[in-house]
Amino acid sequence: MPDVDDKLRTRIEPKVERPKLHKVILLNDDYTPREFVVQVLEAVFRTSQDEAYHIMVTAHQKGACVVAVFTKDIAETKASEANDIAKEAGFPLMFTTEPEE
Ligand code: TYC
Repeated sequence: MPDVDDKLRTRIEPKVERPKLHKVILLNDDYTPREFVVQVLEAVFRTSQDEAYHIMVTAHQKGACVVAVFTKDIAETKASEANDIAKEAGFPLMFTTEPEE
């Protein structure tokens, strides 16, 4: 509820900023197997197999696909977790993050 300053009769709106959301973006490459991409999406982003397949195919066809949006911290943590798994397996699969407009 907005508070009222009795002396100034000014309505004071509580300033509660909504944290800016960040997109996690999957980038296409020519080498990572499709099935591996699907497995990483399921494991890190907790998508269903159907959702993961759809995201993978979209990135494959368009070059990139938004996986999900999170707060900055969670987006960066998930992207680096997914990148680490890919690196460990020897694939060039890449996830990036960027702020939503
Ligand atoms: N383009 C890859 C292939 O043909 C599959 C792939 C899809 C890789 C999406 C990355 O983000 C990606 N094996």
